Amino acid sequence: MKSFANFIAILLIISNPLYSRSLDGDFRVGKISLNDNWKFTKDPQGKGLKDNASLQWQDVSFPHTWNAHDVMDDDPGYFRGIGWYKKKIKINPELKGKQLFLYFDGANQQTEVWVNGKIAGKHTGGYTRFCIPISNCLDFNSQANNEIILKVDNSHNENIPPLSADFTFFGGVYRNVYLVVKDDVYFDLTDYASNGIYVSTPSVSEKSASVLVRSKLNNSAANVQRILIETILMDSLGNKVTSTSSSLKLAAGSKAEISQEMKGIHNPHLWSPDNPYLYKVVSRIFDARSKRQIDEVINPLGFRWFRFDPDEGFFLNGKRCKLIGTSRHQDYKNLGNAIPAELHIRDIELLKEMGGNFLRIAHYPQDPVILEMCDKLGILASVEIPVVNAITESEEFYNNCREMQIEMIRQNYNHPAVILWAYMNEVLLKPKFGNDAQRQEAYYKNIKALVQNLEDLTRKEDPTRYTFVSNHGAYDLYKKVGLTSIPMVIGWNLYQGWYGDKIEGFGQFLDKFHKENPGKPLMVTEYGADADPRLRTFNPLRFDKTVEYASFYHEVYLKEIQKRDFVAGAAVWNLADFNSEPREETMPHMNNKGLLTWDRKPKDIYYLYQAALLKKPFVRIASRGWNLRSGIAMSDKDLFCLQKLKVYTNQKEVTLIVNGKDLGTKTVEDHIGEWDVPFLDGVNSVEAIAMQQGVSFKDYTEIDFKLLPYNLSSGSIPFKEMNIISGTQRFFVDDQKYIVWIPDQPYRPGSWGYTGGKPFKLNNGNKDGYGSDRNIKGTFDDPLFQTQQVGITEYRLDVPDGLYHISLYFSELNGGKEKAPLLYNLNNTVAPKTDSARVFDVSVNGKQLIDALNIKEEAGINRGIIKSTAVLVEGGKGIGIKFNAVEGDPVLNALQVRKVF
Ligand code: GCB
Repeated sequence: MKSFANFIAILLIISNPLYSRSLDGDFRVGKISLNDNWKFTKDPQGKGLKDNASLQWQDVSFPHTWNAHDVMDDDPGYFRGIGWYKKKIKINPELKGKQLFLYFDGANQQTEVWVNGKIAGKHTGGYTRFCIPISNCLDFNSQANNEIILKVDNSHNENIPPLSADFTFFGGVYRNVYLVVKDDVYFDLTDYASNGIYVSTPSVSEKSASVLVRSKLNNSAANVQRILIETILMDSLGNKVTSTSSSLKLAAGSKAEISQEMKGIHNPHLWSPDNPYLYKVVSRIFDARSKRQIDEVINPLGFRWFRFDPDEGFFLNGKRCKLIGTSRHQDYKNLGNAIPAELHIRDIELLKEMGGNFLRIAHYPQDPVILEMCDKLGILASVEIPVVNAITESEEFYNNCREMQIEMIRQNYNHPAVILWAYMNEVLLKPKFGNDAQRQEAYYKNIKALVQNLEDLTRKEDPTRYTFVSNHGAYDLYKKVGLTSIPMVIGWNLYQGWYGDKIEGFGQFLDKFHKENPGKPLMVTEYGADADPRLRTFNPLRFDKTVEYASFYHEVYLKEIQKRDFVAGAAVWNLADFNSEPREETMPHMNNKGLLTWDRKPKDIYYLYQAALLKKPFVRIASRGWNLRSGIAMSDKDLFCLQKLKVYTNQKEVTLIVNGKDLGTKTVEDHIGEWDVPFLDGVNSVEAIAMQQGVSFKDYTEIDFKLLPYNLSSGSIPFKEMNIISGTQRFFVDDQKYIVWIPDQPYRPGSWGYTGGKPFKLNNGNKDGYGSDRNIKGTFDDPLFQTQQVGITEYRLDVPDGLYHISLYFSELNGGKEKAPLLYNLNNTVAPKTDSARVFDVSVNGKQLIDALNIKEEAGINRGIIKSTAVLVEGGKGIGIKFNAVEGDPVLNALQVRKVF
């Protein structure tokens, strides 16, 4: 008790020197966060702190990134450069002689630590932990203010992976920082910032198990130290199961390693996704003479054994266990990568609630709490270093890769969740040397050498796990370079039906690999389709970014994965939407392949996985996320609109009740039940019910439907407003403004629509998808401006007489600088080069509204403009908008008509 109180006192003195006199000498080792009250400044010119009075300091706490917001603005790029952090701390004089460290869970990507003007240490790499000894730089005088300065740099560096990738390299001290106090002898946390202990289970069966604990020790004292190492195995309740102890003599200033084995553990509780039973391994160092405890480290332990079989997949504890889960990036809306532990935790809970049992921690090691949660919730995991897309052929790059691999393995060694270590993702994405075949071949050879090197290193560091790399679909190339043979498990990132055009190609690819590579286990390490939750359709198309296409894609993939035993597992790309600053498309700067949105709201597809994976009865109205809808009544007499509605369930049959009316019971196929629902104007109640042995399982939602009249002047549904997007079959749901934009249609008398023209198409050879893939500046409603009807001559709305407010939306989508193709888009989307003039007049009901509109001149390319006016409709003439070409083709992107009275 005494020593614990002392430790607290030490911690207090850091912020309050008044406590210093109340301490006595017997300090416990410990670790306390040092996240608060830092000063931060960016140093765009990299001038340093000396005589740089122009730097503006701001108060920050860790986790912190300087890129939380600039990644979402319209200016291409985000700040990649130097940031400085500083802070003053007082250190209790009684700590003199102890070993003090600054421990970083992560800072992106190069960090220098300065203490009182002296460099204490450096670290390279943005995703692994590091530990910097600072005792030698500290002033232990009770009045002394010790100044800590951190220089963090996230500039591009050819020698540090990742070189390029489809995610944002947020800069800053974006994870926790701790002050660690150790005695002279300690479990060696300077061993790549591990905790100095390495736990493995040389034998495990249902009947008995053994535990091997390797402890690395550091004696920083100037004299010999006699110590006792005690290792205790505790069950989940803290009861001692077994223990072992060893005496040791450590030479002055030396390091040592001992192994202790605890055998004959009977009937161990096994760790598995269904029952993630965790033991604790408590490691303690005692001074042999005084028996004083001088260090303590606690690690998790799960008894499990596993294997990958090339034909039968993955086995855990002797039973087949198909691994299904997701990958995960670590960023979150408005926070960048600087997110609190609770949000990391929530992600793993969401994966578990989805029924997932696997997490590919890609493309880099993440916050320690992630694996802590995987251990706790029973999620098997792989971890990898960020060698993505390409390598640099330099000794420094290779060394950095090796260092990162060792850090990753040693820091995460004790997590029972980890089954795989990986070290490369799609390194053959693009030829690096264009047409220079000879140079390209040399590059491939160097990649192969690095693969072999990292493979050997990994197997040596940890013979208890498997290795893998993730390749993309260029099968022959990866085979040639050796990436289908060197690693123990081969991961494939497959996007047939997304980047590649035929979804059937997915299953075919798996079968081909399996047939031609006997003996090699396979995982689908990525598959996914972007879904912008604002975009909905009844005509899903590859690349249209609608939730419906993504749902279709996952329905097909999941089925193909589940029917092949040899597919050991699969990870959806990605658990949640994530930032990828250079991306444009419908939601610029975002990759929308998440099953959850950036702020972790489930998309329809998340429910598909729940239906497929959860064991307990599950029924979910899939389209519950689309609870603001609009559509046209079926006829002048019918006051409803028929639209599809999907339910995902793991039950055999499901019944749908809408507005109290039974719409019938459907036999569920592949977890799907689908109905044509007659939606009424206003709030519709929707209930899905499944019965299992007399017990009913239900889901309920409400869908607000804005019913539009079949004929606009129909008496039964008075015309209020219409929002129409041109050149697309997608609905755009704007939850914030609470309106729905419906897809355009050709003019029908009595109703509304365009005459003339055709939808805008990128001239990129993509036959699917809609509109432009460029960021539309000045708006978040990009889809409204990315599609258009080109060559339109007229728009008519046969509305009743009255005063109307109308808004016409335009943008110029042609021309502009050629965009570098998005690396992952294997179809190499580029904006069309055509830059021809476009000038047209617009008149409304015979009156000229706009003379010689030249969008490019008025707003520039890829920037929307909205022209609004009021029009009085008389004599049953409706609204007629004429587009008169002066030069080039007139266009219309969207149209809003609201009746004033
Ligand atoms: C990939 C990459 C991943 C991308 C993903 C995509 O193959 O490994 O980093 O984010 O494709 O969405 O294009």
